[in-house]
This record gives sequence, structure tokens and C-alpha cells, in this order.
Amino acid sequence: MDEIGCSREEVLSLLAGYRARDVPHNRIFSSMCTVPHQVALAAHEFFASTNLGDPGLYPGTAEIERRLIAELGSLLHGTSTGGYATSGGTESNLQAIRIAKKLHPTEKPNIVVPASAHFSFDKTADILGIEMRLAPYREGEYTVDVDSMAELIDKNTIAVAAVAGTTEYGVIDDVPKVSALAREHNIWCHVDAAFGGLVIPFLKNPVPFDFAVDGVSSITLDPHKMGMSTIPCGTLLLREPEHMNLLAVDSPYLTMKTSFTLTGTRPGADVAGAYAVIKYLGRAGFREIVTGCMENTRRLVSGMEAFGYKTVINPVMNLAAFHPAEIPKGWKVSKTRAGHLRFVMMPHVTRDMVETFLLEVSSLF
Ligand code: 0PR
Repeated sequence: MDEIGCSREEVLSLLAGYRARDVPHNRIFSSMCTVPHQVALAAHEFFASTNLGDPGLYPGTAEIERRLIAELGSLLHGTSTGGYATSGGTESNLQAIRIAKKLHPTEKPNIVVPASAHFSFDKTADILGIEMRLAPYREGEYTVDVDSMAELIDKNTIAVAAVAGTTEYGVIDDVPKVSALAREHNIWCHVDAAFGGLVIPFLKNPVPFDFAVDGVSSITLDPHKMGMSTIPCGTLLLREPEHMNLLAVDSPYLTMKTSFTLTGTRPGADVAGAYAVIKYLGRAGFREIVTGCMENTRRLVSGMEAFGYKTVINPVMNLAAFHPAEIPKGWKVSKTRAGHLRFVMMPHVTRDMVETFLLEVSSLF
């Protein structure tokens, strides 16, 4: 650290130099995060000094968190949904499985998750010291084979998970079937809807994936993905609010004597941002955004197919995947484990951006 600081202008210009090295959003097809909504940015600044790790000091901000959970819970057909705002899908998945572990004490616990499960489940299993069993995909699809999942369950299985909007292909597991398995074995059923939670409810014919399905115990939903909040904002939603108590540890010198969250100090700014977007857009606003993302997904697919690119699956959500082929330089497109090209059609991916990309694709031929 320098002895003497710089002026505000110097600092900002220094930062601007670094920021200029980042990839601009109008080149990014590879991200499940997006440009925050302007109302989220305003709320973020307003709540920048709040700390939900000590909610007794910030009862107003803590109320926003409760309202965020309640509104997302009711969107996902919950009644009196519990949970809290996390740092993202990783923490939500971990905490859900932590609850399951507390509920079903066993010497050698295991969880059965789809092969598509996000790598946060690897971290979860490692941290919690549990075995993770991967249930394979169904032939030709990328959703979990529930029969194989059933075969992997034994007396030490504490939870099963389904993914509603997989990271790589944006497909939706058969949640009713997975939850039926969980009910049969009387175990926890977690749905990872980190990405899909704010997409599926706004699709034309949404499949059942949420608390409307009996037996779904918890859901991960990330406002910092399709919720256009500032980063980091995830949520863990619980069908039974009292299950949060299983996460409790004493926090004697704080305003609240018990802590349920994984992190101690945690921002209120992103939570206010997420709530602001929900209030500002309402269901109609989200439907419009999701409809736009789906239109852009279809335009990308039809454009790419016209040049001979082959889709891996018919997009279910705003994510398209193509068999490996050359793409123009300068664009950020990710690859799935199987080597497929993966395009996440987030709100920052505009129609103009798609057309510019397709024009560059045409110049490859
Ligand atoms: N569950 C699912 C289904 C996810 O897709 C992700 C992240 C998580 C859980 C974990 O969420 P957090 O990263 O919030 O803890 N999926 C994105 C992915 O791996 C994360 C991401 C976002 C990666 C933006 C890159 C990026 O630019 O693609």
C-alpha cells in the first residue's frame, strides 16, 4: 500500500483501465449472469452499508429479505415459504443438503444427484463429508434417468436432487418423478432452479418443478442470474420454514442470538436490488423479458441451422447448444463437458447482438 493516497479521479481512472480489460457484455454468450437492472443498481447503492449478518441493526433490510423470500416462494407455489438470501446457488445447494444431513443422521450419508448437477454439489459433498452418486442422463436427452436414480438410493441416502434448468443444456428434470422417489424413501428432495427459477414460471407451458409438486423440500433460485440483481444474490427456499432451525448456531454477541446462514457478514445491498427488480417488473415484466430471451434463442437457432450448425437439443429454456463447429473470433461462447457449444441467452443478449453474431458467422463461409 502506498504511503499517500491518490485523488478520486486518479483512483477511478486506474480502475477504468482494469475494467477496460474485461469482456464487454455485448460479446458474452457464456454467462448465466447479466447486466443488473437499473433499479437493482440504484437499490444496491442505497443499501451498500447494510449487513444482514447482524439483522437486529437493520430490521428494515431484514424485512426486505423476508419479503423477497415470500414473493419468490409464492411465485414457486409455496405457502409460507421459509429460507434466506444466500451468496448464490453454491451456498443454497450446500445449505439444503446440510439440512438433509441433519434430518437424517447416518454414518455414511450419500446424496443422489443428476449427472448434470452443477459442480457446487461436488463442493457440497466434499465439505459435508458425504458421498455423491451421479444418476446418468436419459438416452439422447440431458435430463436425469429417474430409474437409474432409484437404483442408486439406499438406506444411507439422505437426499435426492433434480435440476430445473441445467447449467449446460437448460433442460428440466422430471421433478414430479424425482420427488415421488424422495417421498417413497422419506428423504429430502432438493430442486436446483438457480437458473430456471425465474424462467420456467414465465414460459408458455411451464412444467411442474416447484412447491406445487408434493415432496419438493427445498429450491435454489438465484436472483443474480435471471433476476437481474447485482452479484451476489441467491436464495434458498424451504417448504417448511422451521427447517432453517437445523442450521442454527449460537451467535451470542450479535443482535440475533442465532445464526442460520453460511456466511457471517453478508450484504443487504444485493437483496434490496433483487427485491427492487421484482417489485419494478412484476410477473408481467419478467414474462416479457423471458419471452424476449426465448425469441432470441429461437432466432439464434434458426440462424445457425441455416448455416449448417446442428443443435444438440431443441431449447427448452433460453439456452442453446450446438455440435462442435467453428465460430467467429472475439465472442465468448462456452463448451459443455461433451464439447458442445453453449449459448446462454441472457437479457443482455439483444436481438442486435444475435444479428451481429450471425453476420460474422456468415463470413466464415
Ligand atoms: N446451480 C446451477 C444450475 C447453476 O447453473 C449454477 C451456476 C449454480 C448452481 C451455482 O451458482 P453460483 O455460481 O451462484 O454459486 N451456474 C453458472 C455456470 O456455471 C455460474 C456462472 C455464471 C459461470 C456466470 C460463469 C459466468 O460467467 O455457468
